Amino acid sequence: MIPDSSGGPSSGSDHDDRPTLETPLVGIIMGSKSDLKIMSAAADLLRQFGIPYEITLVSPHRTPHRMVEYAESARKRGLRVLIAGGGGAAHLPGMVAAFTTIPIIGVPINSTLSVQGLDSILSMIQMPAGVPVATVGIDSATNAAVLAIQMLALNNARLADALEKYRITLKDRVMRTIEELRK
Ligand code: RP5
Repeated sequence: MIPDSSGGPSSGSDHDDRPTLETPLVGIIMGSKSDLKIMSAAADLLRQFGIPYEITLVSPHRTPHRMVEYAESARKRGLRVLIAGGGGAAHLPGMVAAFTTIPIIGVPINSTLSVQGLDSILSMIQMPAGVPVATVGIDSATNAAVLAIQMLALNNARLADALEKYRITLKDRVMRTIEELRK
């Protein structure tokens, strides 16, 4: 029975195989607790948009069977998109993509100071044809969440409107800075 932790509007609900209105739509997974400081930004944004999500650890190297179970059960449990973060030899997004056909957004994490995330991004970006991982920039968990929301907004007018408003807040922030610099 995966996962361990849910967030957003569905927080605290039990999980079974029947999707409900409270069923998490986005799964945020990562290889290690040390990734959480980066990956929590994705959860923050999904919460802001009122999207039910779950967040948990799935290590491709330390808990490989859990990874397979998570990926194989994801669609059946109602998840529509997965955000998968990993550092170093970041095999999680690619291996999860091998076991499910729901979209995977990969977040390369800068966990090895020596190469500053280059190892992670190279581990996930060049997938074989037919098994893609939509890889965002190093440590770009917020962009991963935005992409997930954009996918969900394709057939959800409320989310499409919320995305328009989000873009306006980004623009307003820049305009405020421009005004401050003028002073
Ligand atoms: C990867 O190894 C994880 O995604 C993490 O970024 C990195 C280091 O893991 P820890 O040694 O901090 O648990 O699998």
